[in-house]
Amino acid sequence: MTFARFTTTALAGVLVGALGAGVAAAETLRLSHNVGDTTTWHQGAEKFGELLAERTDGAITVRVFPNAQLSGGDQMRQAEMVGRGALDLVVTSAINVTPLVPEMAVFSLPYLYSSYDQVDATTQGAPGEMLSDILAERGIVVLAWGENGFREVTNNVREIRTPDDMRGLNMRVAGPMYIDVMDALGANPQQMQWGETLTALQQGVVDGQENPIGAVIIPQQVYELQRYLTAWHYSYDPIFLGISQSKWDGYDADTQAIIRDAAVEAMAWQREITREGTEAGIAFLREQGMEVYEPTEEELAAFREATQPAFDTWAARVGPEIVDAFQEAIAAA
Ligand code: X2X
Repeated sequence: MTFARFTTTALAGVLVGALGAGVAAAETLRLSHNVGDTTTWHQGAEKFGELLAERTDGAITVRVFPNAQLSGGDQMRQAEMVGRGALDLVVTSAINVTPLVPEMAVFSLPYLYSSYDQVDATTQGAPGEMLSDILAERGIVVLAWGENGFREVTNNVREIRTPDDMRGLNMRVAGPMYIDVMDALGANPQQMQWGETLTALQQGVVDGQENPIGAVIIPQQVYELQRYLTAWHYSYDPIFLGISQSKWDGYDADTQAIIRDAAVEAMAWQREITREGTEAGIAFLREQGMEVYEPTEEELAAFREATQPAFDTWAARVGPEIVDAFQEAIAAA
């Protein structure tokens, strides 16, 4: 085969692939997320990009930007930027969207869930769709729900066994609802970007923080900076992979189906690896020298009771229709 013939054939292959996928020209979509590139969020985002490139024969590729780089380090701004089309894609967790859409706080209400089955009955079912519908009104199309996980508390001062042990601790938190939860426990909460948190922990600006084990604490090596962890499962935090409505509307139905399928598959895999990492996580953290405490059912009930005021405040903000739908799905799971 001559060189000219080879290039023509190769080019035709690319064009047929692109047209087959209903895409006019090759493009690279920008995906923003707000944690490091060692996390399962990042891996899930990369997986989505791989599947999409494969299934569109390279016509659509994804470039993943970690650490909220594209929103100037502001993890809360990403959703709003996707909504107005300034970002193509986002992977972020529900709590980060609450300034824009307060209803997103429903997932993270303290002690709403006590198992992954209950979680899946909402994020993968009709209750999750209620939230997707609300996000669509803000220009964000939810393609699939993934997992940040059950958030566990860490600190450098003492072991936490009772609500009283939280008293007076300086706690970094991500979002507004967690301020109210920490207040209810008598801690001193400070809202801070995740991008600034590791340094703040290292310098002792705060005593502690709360995050999921598999998705964040292990991949971001929080165990290097914190001595105590209590697995109190106080709040569940899902992530979602979303695309801007304006981008979405530019694709034909076939391309939309390819994009959605890739997202669903990537996020299902992301949930799986996050749960695996969490399951193996407690033993790993102990090996790293952390003192990990797993509260009894009775102790968990005391945390649940102490955080009830924050639950009530935020349940009212979310609205009874949504909270009831979640609680019914959870009761049936
Ligand atoms: O900032 C956090 O704590 C994180 C990474 O879990 C969120 O994005 C909410």
